[in-house]
Amino acid sequence: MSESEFRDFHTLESYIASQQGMHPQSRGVFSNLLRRIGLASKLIHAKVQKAGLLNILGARGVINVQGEQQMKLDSLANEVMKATLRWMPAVGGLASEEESDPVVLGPRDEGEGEYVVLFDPLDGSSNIDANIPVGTIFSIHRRTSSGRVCDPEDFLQPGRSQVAAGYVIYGASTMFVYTTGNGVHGFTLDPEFGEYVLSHENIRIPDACTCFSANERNYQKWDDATKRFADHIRFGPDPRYARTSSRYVGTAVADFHRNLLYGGVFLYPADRKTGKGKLRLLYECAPFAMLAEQAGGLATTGRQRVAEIHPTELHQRIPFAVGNRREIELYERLVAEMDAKAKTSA
Ligand code: P6P
Repeated sequence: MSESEFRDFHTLESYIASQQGMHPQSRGVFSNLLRRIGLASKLIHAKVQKAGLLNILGARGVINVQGEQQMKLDSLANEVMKATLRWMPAVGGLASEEESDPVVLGPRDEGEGEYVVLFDPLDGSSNIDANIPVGTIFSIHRRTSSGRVCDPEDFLQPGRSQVAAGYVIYGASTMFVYTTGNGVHGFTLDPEFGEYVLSHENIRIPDACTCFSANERNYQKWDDATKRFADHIRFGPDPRYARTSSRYVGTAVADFHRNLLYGGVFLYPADRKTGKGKLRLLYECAPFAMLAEQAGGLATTGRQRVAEIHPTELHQRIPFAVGNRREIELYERLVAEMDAKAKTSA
């Protein structure tokens, strides 16, 4: 490595420190919180990389709060995230896809416990046994309550108020991707020395719809606007989509990450019968929405920007579409046309 290359060489640690340097009044508490999430992800990475060898594959025989089969790695990743974060004075509480209720920490001393961290410890668990990428997703909010222990309302904040959002993708390489509102930055774990190295600074979603990403098996369950949108992209005459491919991993982190780098749209729409989506607002859709907007894209339910939704419950699910600004705005127009038509024919 030449001297100039080394000068530009950033690890996650040094990059967080450089970002903190832009806030002279900062005590470094928030930076330490991000670092700890990075550490937790390295522990999870180590287990995921050896999953097949440690006989921790396969279902644990436990059904989680989502009514889903809890895989051994799910619960292990959940324990790692909690154990890494719960002792930090700055953390007032945790919420996890694997925990039915918030983990209230404390009581914290004056001036401490100011953050809550929400996370999906291992997204894509149904893919674990097939060695398909999985991920960790996290969202950080400042508490809104003032007591020595956090309040349930501290977890039910709109995505717009996140102070940080990010994910880790355990794939061909392991990458830590996050934003604190100053752009989206990606770090690749160098296994030679166990550090995340800055590899993708200021990620911007390319203005090309390279991938259409949805579980197309659900097509018949989608509403008319979603079908029109999918057909327009996949089969329509618009030259913008002449080279668009369908890609669907079945791990939201992987589908989101690919579209963040290549351009495209990922959607998990509502089942038109139940009106409900599958993905969870607080620790999947809201962090993805912050990342997408910071990278020049958008995230919507079709009727509302995800960042503006005021959550009502911890494991709330929403219809979700995220990606290029042009495609998301088109989808919102098609939904509005469908709703207007329904209103006039009512
Ligand atoms: P389906 C993984 O279980 C997950 O929550 C997301 O990561 C993924 O996008 C979605 O479910 C896949 O759901 O119904 O297509 O298998």
